[in-house]
Amino acid sequence: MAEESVFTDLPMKRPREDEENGASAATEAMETETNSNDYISPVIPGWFSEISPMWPGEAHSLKVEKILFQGKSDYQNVMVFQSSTYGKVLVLDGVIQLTERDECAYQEMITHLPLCSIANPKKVLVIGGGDGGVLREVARHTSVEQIDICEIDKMVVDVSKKFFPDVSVGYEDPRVTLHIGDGVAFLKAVPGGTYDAVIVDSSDPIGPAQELFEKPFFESIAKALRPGGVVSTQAESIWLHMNIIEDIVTNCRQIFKGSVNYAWTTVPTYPSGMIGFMLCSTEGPTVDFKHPVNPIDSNDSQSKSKPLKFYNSELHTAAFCLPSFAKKVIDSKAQS
Ligand code: SPM
Repeated sequence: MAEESVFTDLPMKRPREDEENGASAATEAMETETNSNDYISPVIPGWFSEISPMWPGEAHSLKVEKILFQGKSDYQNVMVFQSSTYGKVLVLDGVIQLTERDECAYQEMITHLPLCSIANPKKVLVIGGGDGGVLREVARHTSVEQIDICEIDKMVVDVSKKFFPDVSVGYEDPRVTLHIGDGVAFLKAVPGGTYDAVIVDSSDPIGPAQELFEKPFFESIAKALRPGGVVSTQAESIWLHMNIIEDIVTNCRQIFKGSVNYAWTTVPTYPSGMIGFMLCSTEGPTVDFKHPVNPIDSNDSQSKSKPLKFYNSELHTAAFCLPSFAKKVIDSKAQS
């Protein structure tokens, strides 16, 4: 079978300098004995299994109809395959980034939770998000005049434009300017107070996105935001990475003097079936993330975009309700 040969031909993960010389606290928290090159399971031929040291002892699997693309960029392995039940799937270093079927649950929530929480957002920065899905969602907001995106890996942009037109459609908006480069360096060069909102659509903290989970990066975001500006970042799963979330909450509480919150959404193809976001604001006009002041639901009829599939105002408020075990930890860190 063609699929079987592909499973053994995947390029090896390129070791990064930090992995060779000692990993960060976040990375160490995820390290196990698992071989991180075991991305494709040979156990069930014809299936993709998401095996990673970040979620030891479990691996969600999708039946593969056809491998559509495999490449190795300067930063990571990039793969696209056609699945039987979730449409096309984008995989970076063996980790699912999006599927056509459930990407709306992530892209809509990471975008509209911050942008619907402030009145008239005008300047928005996206870090990561090279597939363009967050751009597609930001573009729904008619008040927005400028959308900058800084993505480190041009191959992600190119692959998305070729295989995921309904996601990469975000690049077609004339308000978008794409910068290919390191988001950490980009943010350091941003004049203070530039943006109303920053959205960090990163992969996980093993790999090129590691620095996007560290304190200096959050400090740069706070500086780049105007008073009362908002940030939304990918903030992992309460079922898998509570230790990482605790660290992020602690850092954010020290840096963002407005409000600090954790919200979540369901994504069936992410490990544990959910993923969270940190929603923070800088000192200035109060931002109450739990009660959106800039609803987008009613804008749909005027928009050229396809209707929202997932986000609505009720879900916005509900996203901040946490299971008791997570609430206890996050609330204690938020108050310390
Ligand atoms: N625009 C979509 C990009 C997705 N970025 C986040 C990907 C996270 C994948 N891993 C999830 C692991 C959850 N602990």
